[in-house]
Amino acid sequence: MCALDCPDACSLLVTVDDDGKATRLRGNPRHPVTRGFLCAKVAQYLEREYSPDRLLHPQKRVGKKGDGRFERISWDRALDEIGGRLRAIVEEFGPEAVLPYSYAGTMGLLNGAGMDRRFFHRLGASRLDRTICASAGAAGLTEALGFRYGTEPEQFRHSKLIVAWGANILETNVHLWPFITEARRQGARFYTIDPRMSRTARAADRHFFIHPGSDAALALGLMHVIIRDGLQDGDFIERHTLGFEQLREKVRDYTPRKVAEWTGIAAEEIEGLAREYATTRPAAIRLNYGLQRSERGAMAVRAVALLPALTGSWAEEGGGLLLSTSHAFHVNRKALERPDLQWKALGREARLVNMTPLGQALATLNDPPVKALVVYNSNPAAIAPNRNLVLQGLRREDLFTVVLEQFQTDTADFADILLPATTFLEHTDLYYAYGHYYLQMARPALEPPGEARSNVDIFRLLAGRMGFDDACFGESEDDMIRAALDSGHPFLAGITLEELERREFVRLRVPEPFRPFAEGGFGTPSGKCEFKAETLGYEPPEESRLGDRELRSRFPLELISPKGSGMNSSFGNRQEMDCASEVLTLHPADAAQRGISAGDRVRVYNARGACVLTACVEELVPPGVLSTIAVRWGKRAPDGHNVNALISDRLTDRGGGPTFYNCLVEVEKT
Ligand SMILES: Nc1nc2c(c(=O)[nH]1)N[C@H]1C(S)=C(S)[C@@H](COP(=O)(O)OP(=O)(O)OC[C@H]3O[C@@H](n4cnc5c(=O)[nH]c(N)nc54)[C@H](O)[C@@H]3O)O[C@H]1N2
Ligand SMILES: Nc1nc2c(c(=O)[nH]1)N[C@H]1C(S)=C(S)[C@@H](COP(=O)(O)OP(=O)(O)OC[C@H]3O[C@@H](n4cnc5c(=O)[nH]c(N)nc54)[C@H](O)[C@@H]3O)O[C@H]1N2
Ligand SMILES: [Mo]
Repeated sequence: MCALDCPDACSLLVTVDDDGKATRLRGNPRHPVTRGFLCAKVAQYLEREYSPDRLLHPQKRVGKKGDGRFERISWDRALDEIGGRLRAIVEEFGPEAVLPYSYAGTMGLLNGAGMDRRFFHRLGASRLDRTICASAGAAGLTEALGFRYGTEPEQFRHSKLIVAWGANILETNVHLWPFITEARRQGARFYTIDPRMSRTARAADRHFFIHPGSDAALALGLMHVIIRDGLQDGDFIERHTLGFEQLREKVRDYTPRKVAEWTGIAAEEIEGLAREYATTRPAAIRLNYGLQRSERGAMAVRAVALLPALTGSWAEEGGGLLLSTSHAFHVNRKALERPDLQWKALGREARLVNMTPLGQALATLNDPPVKALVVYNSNPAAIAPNRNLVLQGLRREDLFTVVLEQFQTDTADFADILLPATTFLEHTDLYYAYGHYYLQMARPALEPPGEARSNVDIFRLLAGRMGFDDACFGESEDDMIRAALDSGHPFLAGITLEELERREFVRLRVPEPFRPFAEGGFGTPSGKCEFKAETLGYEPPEESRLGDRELRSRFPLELISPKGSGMNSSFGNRQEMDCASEVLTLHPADAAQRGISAGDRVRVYNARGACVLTACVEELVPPGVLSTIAVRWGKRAPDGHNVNALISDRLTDRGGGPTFYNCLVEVEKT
């Protein structure tokens, strides 16, 4: 299994020679969605696996925080030091002074949200609100549909119109592409909605350049036209939705002319898209997380997710909408994570700390302050917004930082104790997906190099050092998988470890084809798709071309920093990542105004920070928009900064998510 943070969750085949060395890595052709081909980064994963840069031994910091100088120590000593420091901190400040920090470096449930959670709950540590990626979208989708799942990828082949909305399929979800190609061979059109001409947009029949963060306005404008022209599906609305009359009233104001000003998409184009979407049968939307990294992100996802209910497209094979499938994997999280252990430690639930404004948490949290930070499956010193404040926090001498890593990342440089972690080829885990409906398990194909250990193993050992004798810390990986599968949910009915072992991937017990809302059955309180018009609406983000006047007078350009062909910062040790992340794409008009030519070194800046990039002057973005690829290790940049130095830690409208793609800047030639 490829464990990288990606919707596709590929099934892999590894060829191992007599010495235990992997000689070949390829996709498993038997997997019905990932079908045996690999993306560019994972095709080269063995290079990462055997990289001379892998961390092999526990280490202790000897230089200044951030310098990245360490000496090798034994596992015993590392665990003793961590245990000793944590105990002292708990004694003086209480257990909530300890903060875990992790995200989806691995999508494995045991190494990502298993033994680690048990450990921190038993300690009584602060809980981390894991918002850095998808929480605004999750909030929006939940409001619209109740359940966070949708059209399965296999059904896209039956569509006649596919809209990729804030979705860069060719780079971030490439295993959906063959289904789209199949649909197009049978006459389907494929459109993209994105502030830049992404690789996916270049392969589309039509592209709509949209102003960053204005998607809710577009969705409401489409509804305006659909309802005005009577193109809605009265029958589906009658049977499976609530609040249509109020919606009709609400969207009256969202005229194509007004929406054109907000979105930058011409009124006629909005009219045309609305009519085409409503009258092409079946039409599917691939929504991805791009559009929810903005101040109105939850509203944007919610508004778009209401569209298929309006046109009744949920009822059709090849219709509907897909943002994520993750919510369908109803594993027994309580058994895996054991939140009940908090009561043993604290007598209550521990405080919840939002991971997005990490810099603020390190600088200002009180009662108790954060005194220990344990980082795994993430690289906050590179990927978190307001990076300069994050680094300031990580530099605090009174902060005890433990990092579990495979590589010497930006964050690893700030560790007091740095522990070597295994990769997905080296440990057992159970995997959900967020782009299909197959549950998978993987056994280690390779021995860990050096003294690397899995997260499960490390937190098990730490529990021992802390004297936690609860039975759950003695559980094996297989025990944990069995506990996770035992949830009583019909989607998992009868799926066992043995079946997973035998079959490599197991389809959730959902019908085939799975049309989740064909007969209604939404996860809302009423069981219907609730329009709730009274809370729908749009206003431009503060940090945008139509937002705060004073701010945009100083920083008039909107910067987005989407993903490229790497994997967030996971391949940050490689030069390819430096090269991809060093490019700033700007429109010829903006470049000319500032005397910038292609290839120039430019300084991008705002009140939060600056970073030096190389100009690419092309009409891949409209005037007023800049684009760069996230996110390299800052320490490898010539000026030590990456794009997150520029990005605010302001949160989304709902869900407490980051607003990476609402960022005003100015740019100058260096
Ligand atoms: N190769 C590769 N694959 C990945 C990743 C990776 O780093 N590399 N990362 C993984 C992760 S963590 C995630 S969350 C997923 C994300 O997958 P996606 O959501 O597809 O990726 P993003 O790059 O965040 O955004 C998608 C597109 O949204 C556009 N966009 C930005 N702002 C807006 C806006 O306001 N409106 C609209 N309509 N579009 C906007 C961006 O330009 C981008 O082309 O991909 C996963 N897969
Ligand atoms: N400017 C900007 N910033 C962004 C984004 C953006 O689009 N633009 N995207 C945001 C999004 S969507 C996300 S999801 C975050 C992603 O940010 P992160 O969650 O930090 O993801 P990565 O940067 O890939 O780092 C994951 C780390 O986990 C490590 N790892 C992998 N497997 C294991 C394991 O089994 N054990 C241990 N201990 N470590 C492991 C890897 O070596 C890697 O260094 O970045 C966010 N930051
Ligand atoms: Mo993400």
